[in-house]
Amino acid sequence: MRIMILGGDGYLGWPTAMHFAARGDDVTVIDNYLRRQIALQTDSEALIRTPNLQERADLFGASTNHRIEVVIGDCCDYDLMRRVVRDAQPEAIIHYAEQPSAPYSMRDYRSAALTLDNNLKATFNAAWAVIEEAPDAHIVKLGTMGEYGTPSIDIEEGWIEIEHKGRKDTFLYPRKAGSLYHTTKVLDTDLLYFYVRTYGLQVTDLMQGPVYGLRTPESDLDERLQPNFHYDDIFGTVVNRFLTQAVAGIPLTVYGRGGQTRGYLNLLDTLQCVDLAVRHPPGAGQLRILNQFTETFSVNDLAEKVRRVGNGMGLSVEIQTVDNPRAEAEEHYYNPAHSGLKDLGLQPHYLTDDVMADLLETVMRYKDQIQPRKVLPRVRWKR
Ligand code: USQ
Repeated sequence: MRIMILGGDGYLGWPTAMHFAARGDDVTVIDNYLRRQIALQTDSEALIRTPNLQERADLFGASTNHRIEVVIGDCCDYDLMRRVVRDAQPEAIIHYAEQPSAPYSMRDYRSAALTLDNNLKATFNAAWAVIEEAPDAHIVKLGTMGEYGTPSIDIEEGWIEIEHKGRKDTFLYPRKAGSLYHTTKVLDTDLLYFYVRTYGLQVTDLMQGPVYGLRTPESDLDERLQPNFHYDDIFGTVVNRFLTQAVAGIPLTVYGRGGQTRGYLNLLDTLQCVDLAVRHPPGAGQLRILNQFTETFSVNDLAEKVRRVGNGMGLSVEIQTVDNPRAEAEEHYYNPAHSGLKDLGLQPHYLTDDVMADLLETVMRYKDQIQPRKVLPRVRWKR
């Protein structure tokens, strides 16, 4: 297939590019290095230094003979987006080109404005490039489970039927995001749904939970092909942060009471889910929403698991309670549906003790590069 990846330099974008290229698909990636720039400006660089996108594509090509076409540019530049879509004629566009950090979006006016402008403009431009240049293309958009928030009723897979005064209709499931970043994803969904209804676009919106992990079959080919593994307070997701803290001997930073529950997935399963979505398009005029995670944990469960497995490996892992920098429920009901991707064929990789031990062992190889000053939260939601 002809696949285009927006945000191809990111934690998920780069492994996705290698995954599809290794399967023999024709892959074009676009990226403007926004995440790298923010990381540099906020002292949040990834644990493992990675070559730039063109160098990674060259290295991958030399190891596998599979070519990844690289375009360095900004998805907010409509002329560029339109030209690239016209030239590549993608059958699927996988859209990761967003500022992905909740803490960064809550940092100050400029960070909030950048997040809002970048995320909505990139989505708007992707929709218009498809409308004008590749109307049959399937947009596979990375949304987030955080769009739903933590309501005290079961979370459905995208939609809810509401009966009101004796009549019924189906609507997007109500959303209650907990950061500006998560709110931009809510707005993305509305924007895409509007163009699905009016211009008949076909869109899959993947409501993904926090991802963990740092190895894929392709990144194992060469150390320089690894994903950008973040453990800092800006880009690091909680599992990756706890793994790194355990290795560095820093007490695990549980925010508040630690009852916050989320749906997690291994990086390997992000690749599987995106692949399944791409290979099973929903059809013109359809917005398909899939909840993308494999299992749920509270932050306390997670910290306990890292401590148990880490200590079993001879590490000395402690847990500390950190005053919660976020405005979020610390104890709540959480029961989200997630059958859609399993129905498409997802074979989950769960966070077993063996998987946890393998992740810890991998992070141990980079122990000397861990910079403890990047760990404690620097951004507070409340002002
Ligand atoms: N948390 C801690 N300690 C930490 C870091 C986080 O207790 O050191 C807690 C947070 O307060 C939160 C939970 O762990 O309750 C998850 O935090 P996270 O930083 O792993 O995830 P989040 O900020 O929500 O964002 C991440 C990705 C984002 C993606 C989202 C999926 O950065 O791109 O959309 O996960 S979800 O969380 O389901 O919305």
